[in-house]
Amino acid sequence: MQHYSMTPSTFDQDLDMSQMELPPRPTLFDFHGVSMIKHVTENWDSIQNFKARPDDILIATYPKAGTTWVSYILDLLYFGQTFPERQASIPIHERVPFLEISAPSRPSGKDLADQLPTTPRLIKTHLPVQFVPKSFWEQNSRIIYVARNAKDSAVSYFHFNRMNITQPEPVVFGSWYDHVNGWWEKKQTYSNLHYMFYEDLIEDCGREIDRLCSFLGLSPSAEEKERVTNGVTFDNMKANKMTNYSSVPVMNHRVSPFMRKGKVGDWKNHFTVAQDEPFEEDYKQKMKNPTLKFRTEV
Ligand code: PPS
Repeated sequence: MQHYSMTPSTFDQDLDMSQMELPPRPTLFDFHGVSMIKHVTENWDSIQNFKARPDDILIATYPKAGTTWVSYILDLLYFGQTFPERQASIPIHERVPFLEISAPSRPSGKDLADQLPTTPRLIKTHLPVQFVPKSFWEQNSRIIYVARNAKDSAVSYFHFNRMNITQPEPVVFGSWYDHVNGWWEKKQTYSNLHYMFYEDLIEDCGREIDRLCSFLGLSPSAEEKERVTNGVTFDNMKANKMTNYSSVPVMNHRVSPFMRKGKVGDWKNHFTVAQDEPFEEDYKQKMKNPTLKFRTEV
């Protein structure tokens, strides 16, 4: 394992976005059948040529499924004890770079991933399965896919769109249905993929950490596991400047905090019965695979 030497984030303060000159929101366009924005397609050849390693761990999700939560669990499991200084100085989005992102005047996610000095490298992606750089499959890298039920994902994404000016209208990364199903199908043929659910994490985070450890071949001590479980609670991550995204300039937490509610079933506060009925009808049409089941309450 190598020492983690990345410099601390340059955006280490709460930013008042009302005082800032902000660029317009990017436009959504069709990219090989998936709605995308230039911030995630601009570097496409370079992303597609990313050189994954056999010990890389890719954390893949449709947005708002619990990416940050699982990223932080893995970061603590691997580096919590070895590099405690990392926890205090480097925001989670730099420890676990977002592979396909390239925003102006910031290092691209691909460059950050290339420069990661850790082993394993933890890398985040929201790409649908068909867009994942082929080297991950060739190297048989381990992949953790986190899925969250459609209604809570929609509500969480809605609030995220309000607070993050790099989000287009309505949402990037295409259809939730294609994403969760595409990755589910991949799991049937690629055995190094651990498919997990946000609702299960809410129900019993300790059990899900045990499952992750078993997939990753890790055996933390009871004390270490307790430390991880405690560090990744919603309240602790919300209070932690290294995990709450408060240092990201394009996000306005006064509109809606990144660590917003962290619940299963918040959709009930947003969907009217009149909206829920056609949603359920459409859901039945699109979710034909009976083996992939989501819970909308726990
Ligand atoms: S992103 O922008 O796609 O990377 O967002 P992502 O991290 O996938 O999802 C953000 C939502 O996950 C919730 N979250 C948590 N819930 C419970 N416990 C913990 N520890 C936790 N960490 C993050 C976060 O609050 C967002 O969900 P909502 O429903 O908006 O609160």
